[in-house]
Amino acid sequence: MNKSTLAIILGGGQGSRLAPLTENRSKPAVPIAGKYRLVDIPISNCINSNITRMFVLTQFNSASLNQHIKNTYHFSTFSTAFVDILAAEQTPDNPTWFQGTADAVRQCMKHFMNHDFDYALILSGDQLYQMNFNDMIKAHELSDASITIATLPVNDKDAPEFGILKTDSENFITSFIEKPAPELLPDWTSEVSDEMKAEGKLYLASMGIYIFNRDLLVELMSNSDTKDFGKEIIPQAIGKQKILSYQYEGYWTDIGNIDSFFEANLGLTDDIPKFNLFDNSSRIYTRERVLPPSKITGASIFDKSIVTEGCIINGAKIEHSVIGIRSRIGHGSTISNSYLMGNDFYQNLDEIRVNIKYNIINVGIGERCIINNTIVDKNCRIGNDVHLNGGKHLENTNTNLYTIKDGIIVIKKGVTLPDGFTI
Ligand code: ADQ
Ligand code: ADP
Repeated sequence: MNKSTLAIILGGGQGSRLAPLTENRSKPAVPIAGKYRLVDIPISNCINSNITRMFVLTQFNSASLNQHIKNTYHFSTFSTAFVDILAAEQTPDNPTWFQGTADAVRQCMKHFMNHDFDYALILSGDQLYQMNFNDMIKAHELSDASITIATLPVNDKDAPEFGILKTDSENFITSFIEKPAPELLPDWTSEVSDEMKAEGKLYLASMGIYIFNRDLLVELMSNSDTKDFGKEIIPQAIGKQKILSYQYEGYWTDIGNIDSFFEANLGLTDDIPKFNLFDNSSRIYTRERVLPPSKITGASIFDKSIVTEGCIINGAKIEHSVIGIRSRIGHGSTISNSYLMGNDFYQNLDEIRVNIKYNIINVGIGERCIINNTIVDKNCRIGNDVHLNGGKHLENTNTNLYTIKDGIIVIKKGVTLPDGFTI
């Protein structure tokens, strides 16, 4: 069955909602959980579902995305498996960048048509969830649908963020409205479980995960007027096609903006995280880096934290934080409610000696720093006595060094914060 499914991962438009993390890299390359990248989530879900032919569509093709895919996803020469990146390209037929999700798929159809497939599985690149797509494909086949949309129950507060739909008694979708304004929220309720009802989740929302029969996709993509799945393709197909709602009630969250990205990362430190990295059967794959174990001296890791490989932590206090690969944290520093993405490289001892001699700040977190409610992007040089205290008291700001969004401070990739710097 899976041989006939081709996965198309929508890797991101301009990624402005995740800025400044997307200032110098494409969205699929944004590091998550200290050692993975966003694109590892949909790719791992596909691999765990035995769907091993994948295209990642992205608006721009960063070196780190290329390197990551090339260095991570190696398949046997004897298999048909692949992960290919398709970046928006200007050709005589397509003089513009992708104009929307459907336009991105349309512009890449010629690459997909080189492959045999019965179903196209279209996925978002900015969602955190573990799902076996085979169950969805089975439901699609059994119902003889031409499109299946994965759906989940949401409450009325969240409903305006999603495509909202109404189903009949056989779970076929009879109405669909993309991101209705709160005052235009239709009076639609669908069959949801008692557990979901008890949580006030009465609306069924599209998860932006679609299965299309190949012939239908080819037909729909031949119309270049439709640019977007949620705004045009799906609403226009209602009443013309058999569209199944495949209801999912597991953990699923959008990680497309700084607030949800931050919450999802810190959520991984819960006693029993909703997104389970510690699972034998649905593993999340990423690059094997052959890093040394983390080295921790005189530090206290108080509570709810994830410390990844290759870190050097000296006399620091860490609480409710995610510490990314190759992080270096100096004496007397306190890291709380924060996500340090870590570093791409180590400085050798000679470099560190030269830096000290010339008062150049080393890569990592210096001594006696206090870092709270902050994301520190990779390769930053944070001096001594730097205080970064994020929180709702801060206004949204954007400077060369950092951005503040919804009270979360984001220190930009590779910047230097001098000794005593305070936010
Ligand atoms: P959104 O997530 O708001 O709603 P959209 O912004 O179109 O929809 O993004 C969908 C996915 O495609 C994201 O992963 C995004 O990064 C990616 N993407 C966007 N533009 C792209 C482009 N030009 N090239 C490549 N990738 C691109 C959609 C549906 C809703 C549904 C929600 C669920 O439209 O109906 O409820 O997903 O999150
Ligand atoms: P990751 O472990 O996050 O996958 P890589 O080891 O692939 O990261 O490195 C990511 C980027 O960092 C690459 O572009 C690489 O060239 C760059 N890099 C590696 N070592 C250094 C260094 N010593 N100085 C500056 N950049 C480096």
